Amino acid sequence: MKRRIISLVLAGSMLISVASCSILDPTEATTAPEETTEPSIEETEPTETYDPNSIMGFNMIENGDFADKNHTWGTYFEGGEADLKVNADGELQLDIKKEGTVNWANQVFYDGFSIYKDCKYEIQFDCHSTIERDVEYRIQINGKDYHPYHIETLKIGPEVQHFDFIFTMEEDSDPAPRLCLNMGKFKDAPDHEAHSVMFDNFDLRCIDDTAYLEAGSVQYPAINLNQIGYLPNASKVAVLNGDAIGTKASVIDVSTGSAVYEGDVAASEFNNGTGRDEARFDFSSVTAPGTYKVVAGDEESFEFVIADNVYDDAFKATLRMFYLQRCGVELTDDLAGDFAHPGCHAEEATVYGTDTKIDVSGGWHDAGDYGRYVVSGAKAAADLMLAYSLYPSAFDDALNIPESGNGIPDVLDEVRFELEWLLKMQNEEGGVYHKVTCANFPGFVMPEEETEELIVTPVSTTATGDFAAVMAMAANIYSGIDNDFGAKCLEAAVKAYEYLDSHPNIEGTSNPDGIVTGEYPDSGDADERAWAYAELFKATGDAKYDDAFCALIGSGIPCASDLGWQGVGAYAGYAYLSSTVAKGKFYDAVLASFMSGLADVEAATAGDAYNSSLTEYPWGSNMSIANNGMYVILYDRISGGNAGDECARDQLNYLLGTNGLGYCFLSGFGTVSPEQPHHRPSQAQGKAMPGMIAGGPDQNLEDPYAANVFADTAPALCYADNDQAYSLNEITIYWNSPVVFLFAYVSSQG
Ligand SMILES: [Ca+2]
Ligand SMILES: [Ca+2]
Ligand SMILES: [Ca+2]
Repeated sequence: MKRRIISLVLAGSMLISVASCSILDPTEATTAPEETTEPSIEETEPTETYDPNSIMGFNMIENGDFADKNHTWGTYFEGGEADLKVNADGELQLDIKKEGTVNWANQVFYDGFSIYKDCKYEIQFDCHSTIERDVEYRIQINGKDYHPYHIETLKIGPEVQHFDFIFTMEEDSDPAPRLCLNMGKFKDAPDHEAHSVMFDNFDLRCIDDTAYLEAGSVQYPAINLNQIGYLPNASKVAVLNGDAIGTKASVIDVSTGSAVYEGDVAASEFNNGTGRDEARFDFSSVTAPGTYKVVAGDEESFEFVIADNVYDDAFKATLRMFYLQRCGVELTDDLAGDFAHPGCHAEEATVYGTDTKIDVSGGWHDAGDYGRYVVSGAKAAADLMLAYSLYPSAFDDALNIPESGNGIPDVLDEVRFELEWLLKMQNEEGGVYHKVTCANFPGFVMPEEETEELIVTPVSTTATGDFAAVMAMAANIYSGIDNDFGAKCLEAAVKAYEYLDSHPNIEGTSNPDGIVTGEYPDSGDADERAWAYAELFKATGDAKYDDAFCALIGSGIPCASDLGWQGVGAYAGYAYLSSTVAKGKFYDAVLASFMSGLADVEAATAGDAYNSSLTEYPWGSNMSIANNGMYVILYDRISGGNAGDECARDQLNYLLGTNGLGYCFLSGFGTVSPEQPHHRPSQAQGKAMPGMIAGGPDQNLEDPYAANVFADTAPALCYADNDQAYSLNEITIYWNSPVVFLFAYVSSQG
């Protein structure tokens, strides 16, 4: 690649005499003869020799001169107080009322640009202030420790100064950094009265993109398959794209280097999800245990295994993740390894808006944060209980958790840890608090380092409905294992039912003032109520629960494929239809509704080379994939057939690598898996906790990183393994739980 260094002489002539400025190395400008022949930074039009992939030649700060009198800059205050506006002179003006106590007490920032490793940048702007003071300019990482890539302290006063800095990005490329101007209280600086600071004419541009051009764009693997591998008799399909697409492909036994199978590649088809042509290569006839790879043309897949026990470790890790998410107890070195920590969040929590303190210790940390939320925790617990109830032989007493070896399947010990917490979240009236968290999300610290006040938010009817449902499930599942506990769960479920019965309207599903942690909002609680009534009917056979259920279903609650934390209709439908103590009065209507979900799932898989069951990829798309796999298996249980079998396996294959990105979304498994999840313990320890399913592609670009990087990307490819990308790469207990279900299913079927 030809070097493309622009005229440094011109840039040098514009530098002002700021002592700390990164002045150009003058030798650099004279040792490369071609430099003077290249376009200067003043040129914004491409020349004939301009590389179309170049990232030079334009200002990355939109509306940097505020000519349209508006701005898209943000503010962050930590103890400071200020107002930001565009003034009558067309400058960005911060009117500072209070300086606070730290540099960043008053911060103005700009997002929406990218900087690339080893590329050189120039930033220019004008600045002045109504007083003499310092301003800190930084381009920094927008997350983790917020450390700067480039930082300067500006000494400003009433006279307008022009600043011009050149810097090289010495760290890994950052597609979503933040430009910050800090105007708080600087160490050793005098106190300042109210004053104003003005900025104008921001110009940030790349002036040497050689390294960017040499690095090339993102390359996706040309052959994608389940990176962990396959059970011997399972269907096996690799999906080819790009140069791998041809007429033939082979399966190579890695131990011998010889082909064990050569077969035809199906005709390629355009895939709307990935925006490219793809072709399927079916090698299901390869059944002998071993380690293999698929070769097509000059391309080859990652290695994978065929074996009876191929999923054992992944299954175990996916379930052990719940242990590693335990709250309120010490996780010991011998069981938790890198993720051991002292007890956390064990102090009593304040009931929101009161002085009442209650013990709500225990349960699982929900996700990448340390909140504990009832509706999401209930979904996770329900999935694990369903998995156990349908496939008990898939679970053992040797998961390597504190209760291993106690004679009770470890999955039930683990679920009970959550259920015991849920029981503490029920108040005397029978209502269930929506969640317990601090008021704000913590920094990227281990759980015991989050020590702010714990707050229990008000009772919600969605939490109460979900609670009643999982407690009724638990009453069935734990009877015969611990009858007293089963009875306690049933009693709690009945009490929650009574609360719902006397509170017919939805309540408590949005964040109260001052609480900004995960909201888990809901606009409808009829599905949660229906689930509660159906599970109580299944657990007791009492006609009053059937009546309550029918009253709701009569008003039209869908019981199709919803297995989420917000829509739980399919849990309700499955519970109602699987009742063995009595047949519900609305059985046929519920059956028709429940069965109607299959057509949508099958239509989606048929239209996608990977047999993904999604036609759109929302936040947490991997949960939707896993939920659809779980739904088709529940469908089979009700119908008595096996229509869902292949579809469920395909959803698991998708999660483990048969997808357009070539990612195995289970951390610690496969060849390429998430290494930088948005998950505080992983971020604090600098390594990904194993056994976690990442959120996956989200075409709606719901964090700054995603918005910056994936603006022009096909839906199924909007994913990055980056801890700043919380809408793509967070983890949750309820994204893992349906995957535990799928592993239990395939393990029990072979
Ligand atoms: Ca201006
Ligand atoms: Ca056990
Ligand atoms: Ca709902």
